Amino acid sequence: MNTYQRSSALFAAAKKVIPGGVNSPVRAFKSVGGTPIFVEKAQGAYLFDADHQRYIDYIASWGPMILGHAHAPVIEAIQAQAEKGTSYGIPTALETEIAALVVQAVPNIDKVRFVNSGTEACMSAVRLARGYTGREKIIKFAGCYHGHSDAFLIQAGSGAVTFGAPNSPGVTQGTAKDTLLARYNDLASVEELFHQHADAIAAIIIEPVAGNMGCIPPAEGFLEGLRALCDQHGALLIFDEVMTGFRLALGGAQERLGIAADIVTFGKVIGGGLPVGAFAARAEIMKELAPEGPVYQAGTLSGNPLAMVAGLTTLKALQDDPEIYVRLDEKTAHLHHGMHALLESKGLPFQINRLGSMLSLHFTDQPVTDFDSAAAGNNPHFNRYFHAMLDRGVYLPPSAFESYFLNDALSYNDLAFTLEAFEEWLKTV
Ligand code: KE4
Repeated sequence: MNTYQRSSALFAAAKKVIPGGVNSPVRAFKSVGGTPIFVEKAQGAYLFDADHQRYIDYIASWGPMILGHAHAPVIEAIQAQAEKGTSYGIPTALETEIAALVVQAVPNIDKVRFVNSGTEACMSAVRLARGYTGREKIIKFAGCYHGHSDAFLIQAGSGAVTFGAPNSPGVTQGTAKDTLLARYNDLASVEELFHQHADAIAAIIIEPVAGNMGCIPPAEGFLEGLRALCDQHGALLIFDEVMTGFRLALGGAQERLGIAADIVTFGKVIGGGLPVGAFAARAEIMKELAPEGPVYQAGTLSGNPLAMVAGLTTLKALQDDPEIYVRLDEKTAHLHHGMHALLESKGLPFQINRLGSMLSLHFTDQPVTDFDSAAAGNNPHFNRYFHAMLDRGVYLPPSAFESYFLNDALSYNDLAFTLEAFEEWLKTV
């Protein structure tokens, strides 16, 4: 069984100079308890912690490392670019090259603007939708996460109030009033908001396959219904594909599910492990963006050549080997079916949600279709499961509200090892 001496010491030192010892809250293991491991290096499907223990990695840096860690062509491209400098704040041909690849690969877009995170991409997409429509309100869905911009840190208002309420100190009521909350997979909740606020709604923003409540696929007809409502009311449909982009297919959820969004946001995979976000739309929308149009958006490190070359090399690898999506789907299905069989034989209540290489396990006998049903899961069970797998060298997302992200470097031996660890834990339940 794993031990965590050095990680514990490193965590204690980190907490002295970094809030909570981490630079992103989910890494602190608050949801699952215990001490986070500190990673020293990663290679392929494996993480290696400060105590020199190996883990099979199922978060892939929360999505970006779809090819596996330290993928040689990506590392070589970064090394070569670094010798030429890392950022200029001046245009480079690299930005045009990756933008052209994105425009070719992703349906329904003509232009793309690069930023530095998924948060920035979603924040900018909402500003663009508001600028393009001249409207102020947006609809988001309880349980969907679009980054930490104020407009998204909103929870359901009290009672019949359809306006959102801040779910973080520092977010103002003034901001919250322009974010309306709907329920995922519940078209009627969206229709009600349009009924109440029709001409004020600039856009709906949604994760076309939710990954921040665990993995929740859209119900049959749900996205089609959103598309129709946006067309009927002159609102824009924003697909937040920070997770699904270049993961569910090269063309993302739009390609995989056959639904056309008006604005699409990206992060994670598009940067190949370096900080890159992006948002894209057809030309008539993107022409509103500065410096062409009046909607302002900017960034010192946006499109910097080091991040661009990591993203470009990653996207080219995906474009050149479309079989990767078949391999990822098959490996995820293999894990799904193995877990399902073990859980059934144990007689535990469970739901496994999966679409493509996104998967999540919920300890509940109710279908998990929205935030409330995801929250109804037996999370103490999940936390014990998480640590049992960690102790056996399997790194799962440290929260019941996250999705697994499989990577192409995972072997069927790794999957077998994972299922054996899972079976060992089940014997203790
Ligand atoms: P970033 O700002 O973290 O790059 O992207 C924000 C974001 C936007 N949209 C979706 C659908 C996302 O999942 C995210 C970020 N995802 C989380 C994992 N659930 C990042 C992990 C973290 O916060 O540390």
